[in-house]
Amino acid sequence: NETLNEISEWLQKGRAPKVKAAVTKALEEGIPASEILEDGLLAGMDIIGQKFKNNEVFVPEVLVAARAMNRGVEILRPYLVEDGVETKGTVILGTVKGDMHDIGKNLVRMMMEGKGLEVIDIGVDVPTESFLDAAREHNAKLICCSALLTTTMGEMKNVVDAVKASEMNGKVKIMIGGAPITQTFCEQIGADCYTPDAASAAEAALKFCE
Ligand code: B1M
Repeated sequence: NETLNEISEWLQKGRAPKVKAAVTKALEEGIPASEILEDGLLAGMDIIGQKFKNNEVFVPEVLVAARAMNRGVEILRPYLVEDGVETKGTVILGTVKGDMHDIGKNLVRMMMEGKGLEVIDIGVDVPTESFLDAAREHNAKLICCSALLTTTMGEMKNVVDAVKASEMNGKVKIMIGGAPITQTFCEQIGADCYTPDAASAAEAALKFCE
């Protein structure tokens, strides 16, 4: 589809206003929001990811592409998230300490909100203690940690250990995810659950909150 290609192209160029316009156009053409996300925005981000890996583009280009991605996703939000769903539980979500990647986390948030969960998004570069403090403050049943770097995924073990050493042991569960994370890693660090994508993260979170 031409409009979806346009979205991908503008995203790769990091042109947020153009991405927003093309996403709006795609919606007007009746393309489902999930398709715009997968075959437009994420397709473009995939290409940037490949080029980044091959040293064909660098951090500044990836950063503007990521910004454009987040702007595009914002337009899709109302179409991906159902309105007026009753709150089914509260979840704490953040990207671990040392890690600034937030696109995956933002998608996870959106899908969770779509399932009627209240998501307390505590951002990126989140220290261990902040996950615990937020869980206490909001009486959450689930802490969700995202990491995109092999150098930061170890932070997830700190969160697991801190919860186990606290009064919340057994009361708060921990879900982990992000590109380098695997089921094996989840078992190694003693987290409660690993999910590979935003949709399964939302489904699993709902189960923990029931
Ligand atoms: Co960075 N980066 N980056 N980057 N970046 C990667 C991750 C990398 C794989 C690129 C590469 O070399 N191929 C590589 C990591 C290598 C490694 O660790 N083995 C890398 C690197 C090295 C770096 C820097 C160190 C580069 C540098 O400075 N030299 C640096 C680190 C900064 C830091 O965090 N301290 C850096 C910086 C950046 C930018 C700031 C430029 C930018 C981030 C902007 C932003 O997020 N606002 C960026 C980006 C965009 C990427 C790539 C290109 C794309 C990541 C992304 O958003 N993907 C990435 C390459 C790639 O992945 N192909 C790369 C789309 C997103 C939807 O996918 O986040 O995986 P993802 O989320 C998925 C699932 O993983 C899952 O759901 C989502 C989809 O459904 N998921 C969860 C995510 N979190 C979950 C949590 C859950 C459950 C599921 O439960 C809690």
